[in-house]
Order: sequence, then C-alpha cells, then structure tokens
Amino acid sequence: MQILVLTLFPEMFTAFWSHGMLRKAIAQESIAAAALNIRNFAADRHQVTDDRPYGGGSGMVMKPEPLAAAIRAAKERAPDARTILMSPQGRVFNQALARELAALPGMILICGRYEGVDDRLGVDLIADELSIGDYVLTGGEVAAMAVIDAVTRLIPGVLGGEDSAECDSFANGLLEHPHYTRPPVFEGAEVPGVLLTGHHRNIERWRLEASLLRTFVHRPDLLQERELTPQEADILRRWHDSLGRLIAERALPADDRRR
Ligand code: 4FV
Repeated sequence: MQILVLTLFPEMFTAFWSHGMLRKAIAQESIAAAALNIRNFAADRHQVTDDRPYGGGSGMVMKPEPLAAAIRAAKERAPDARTILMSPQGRVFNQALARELAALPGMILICGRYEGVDDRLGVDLIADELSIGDYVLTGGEVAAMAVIDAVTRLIPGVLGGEDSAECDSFANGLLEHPHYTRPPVFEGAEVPGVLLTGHHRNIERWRLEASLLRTFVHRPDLLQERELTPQEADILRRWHDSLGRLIAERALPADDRRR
C-alpha cells in the first residue's frame, strides 16, 4: 500500500514511522509512506497556506490553492490512492473502516490545521472524510497517525505470527478478553486457573465468556450491532438462567423495607 500524508508538519511523521510495526512494514515494503509539506505547494513568495475566514470570526482557514496543488501532486505519485481528509465532519473511524481501507492500493491523507480547510475542495480532490472521534484536535496529523497504524497492521504479513489481528478487539465485534503473563501470582493476584491447564477448548471458551462479559458490561451497544453465534447465545442463556434463579431465590419482596 502507498501512503502519502499532506501536512504542514511532515517532521511529525519521521519518528512515527521509524519505530515498531510501521518501521517493519516499510522495511518489508508492505507499505511505502511519505509526508509532503503543503507549504511547498504555495505559489506565493511567502508560501502562505492560511487566511482569515470570509464572514469574520476567530481563527484562520487553510487556503484552497496550496492544498489543491498538493493533492494533485500526490495523485500524480499515487494515482489509485483514495484522497481522505481527516476532519470532525468525517465518517467515524472504526475497525470495520480500518479493514475497508486496508484493502486499498493507497491512501492520501490530508491533515488540516487552524479552523479547517476551505470547503471548495471538491470530491474530485477529496474523495472521503474520516473522523477519529467527536472531539476537536488542533491538527489532522494525530488522526492520520491513528488511521495509518490501525490500517497498516491489518495488511497481510505485517503482523508476525506472535501477534495476529485475528483475535483483536472488535475483530469479532466484541471487546478482547483479558490478558495475563508471568508471574503466576502478582501482588497476591493469581492468573485464572483455566489458563494454566493447556486445555485449549476450555481456554477458548473462558476467553469468549470473558469477552462477552466485558462487552456486556462496558459496551453493550456493540452487542446490539451484531448477531450472536450459537456458542455465544448458549453462554448468555446460561447467565440469564443463573441470574433468574438468583433473583427467584434471593430477591426480597418488593415491599420489604429491611434494606
Ligand atoms: C479531527 C478529528 C479533528 C479540526 C480542525 C483539525 C481538527 C483542525 N480530524 N478526526 N476529530 N481535526 O479534530 O479527524 O484543522
């Protein structure tokens, strides 16, 4: 995959992609990544890239000309890449979108600054808009980095055997099960016994139950967005029955004021 980032601060990406998974992905040519400075596409002597907003108001707006020139230059280098503006108005990024983007031949990620970019950069220059969440950043760079990281690790061959994307959070639409490693006892807290048995089917079942419980407690909305597998339905039904029994056996009559 070819990844081009258009930004006023290309140096922010130098460190970002020279470590860890991204460094490895570039070294094994799973991705080719470069950051282009939008200021280099400003035609005027002072290379101005922002100006005051029409209609008044605080802050500055990114000028259309340098951005349009930068996007056209990037499309020269990566003709099949999708041009994506990082902005709070975009589709909210999630694992499903990460999988969608990981199948693309390339991405041109446009990082705004100031109040945003001039709205006349049409769909021929900006094919897509992505938001990493409902909050306002001072620039699109951090958002672009989140997208690059989440997408690159899904490219086949980038994550080695030891850490695969298959059992990711959200890979099956559930939160991930808890993880443990040595020592077996930490400050008095033990590792769940089943994980030490080597009994893979019991371990898989325990992990699925732990995933369901975490998702039910912390992100019940995720359970509304997906079907339940027969195994998952079986687990929830068992909880439902034991909760029903507990309530039947232990619940005080409604008018009991003892507690
Ligand atoms: C943002 C987000 C974001 C808006 C104005 C940059 C800032 C400034 N990008 N997801 N949330 N962008 O807040 O992607 O130009």
